[in-house]
Amino acid sequence: MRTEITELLGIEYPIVQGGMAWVAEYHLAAAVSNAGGLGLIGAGGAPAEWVRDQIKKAKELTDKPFGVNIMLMNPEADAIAKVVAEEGVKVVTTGAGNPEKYMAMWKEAGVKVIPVVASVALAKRMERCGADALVAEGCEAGGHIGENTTMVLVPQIVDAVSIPVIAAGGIADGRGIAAAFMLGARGVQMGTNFVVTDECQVHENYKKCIIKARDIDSRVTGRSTGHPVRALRNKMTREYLRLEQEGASFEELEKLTLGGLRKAVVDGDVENGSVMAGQIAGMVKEECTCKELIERLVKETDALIKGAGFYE
Ligand code: TUI
Repeated sequence: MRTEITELLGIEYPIVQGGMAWVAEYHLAAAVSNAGGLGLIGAGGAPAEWVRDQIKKAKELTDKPFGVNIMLMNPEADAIAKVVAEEGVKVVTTGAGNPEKYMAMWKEAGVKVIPVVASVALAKRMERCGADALVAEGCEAGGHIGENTTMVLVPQIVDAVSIPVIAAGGIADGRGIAAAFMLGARGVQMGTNFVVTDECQVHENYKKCIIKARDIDSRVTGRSTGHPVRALRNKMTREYLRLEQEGASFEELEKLTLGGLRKAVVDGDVENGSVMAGQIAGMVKEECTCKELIERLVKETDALIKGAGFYE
């Protein structure tokens, strides 16, 4: 399953695991990389030294390439950007901002840079400042999202840039992967699907929420504050949306989400916490290993597009 993305990253399958804050730690990243995809450690809101420790631990579990996702709203983003270069991480992805100021340092260190973008404007800008590839993330995704759906965003970004594009948001089986290739993507990134794997260390309650979610069970909070976040509906999203309608302050609202992610992932408080997940949660039905998941995805995709000329 060779594409420009597998060649760029030196991996077997063009399947990237999303760099989910609190969720994507070294066990998951190493398992995905060992299964032939690209595993990512999600720095989220963590301190730089936590990220360094995670990188070291991932290296003990895999000799395959893996990456780090930097959430650019993290106050320690500058320090994390340095850690990634110092530790010889092969790939960095970024989210929730513009990583331009780190680009020169990363290129110097030989790090492949793949910004996650949600608009054509940022995609073009990232190509101009030297990005190696892009993740085009539609608003079907979980967590912090943009305005456009994957179906709309991917082909427009593919047309606007000449670097390879990885599609994200709303993909969880071979049909989704095949569809992404049809839109011009050369790889896919998935988050929700990987949360429900044996190697993912989130609280069992979090996995259960995803497994029992239906198509209509996610909500987007924070549209009014300019930080829209998709999570499965619960007491927190109800409360948030009520406060938002009443015109609550940015600070009051923010408290409910980012701190809430830890509550859901670590403590298993899936009522008051933020159970970030994509709309595709309705299709994620059983737990398996990362290897089983990736092998199934590849088999399904192969059956759909072998011979269509997208890959050998
Ligand atoms: O970043 C994500 N997804 C995330 S980050 C996150 S942690 C968090 N939790 C609560 C509140 C806020 C963050 C959870 N999920 N995906 C990548 C992504 N990036 N989606 C959208 C964007 C984005 C949006 C605007 C990237 C850049 C941007 O504008 C940058 C600029 O300066 O133009």
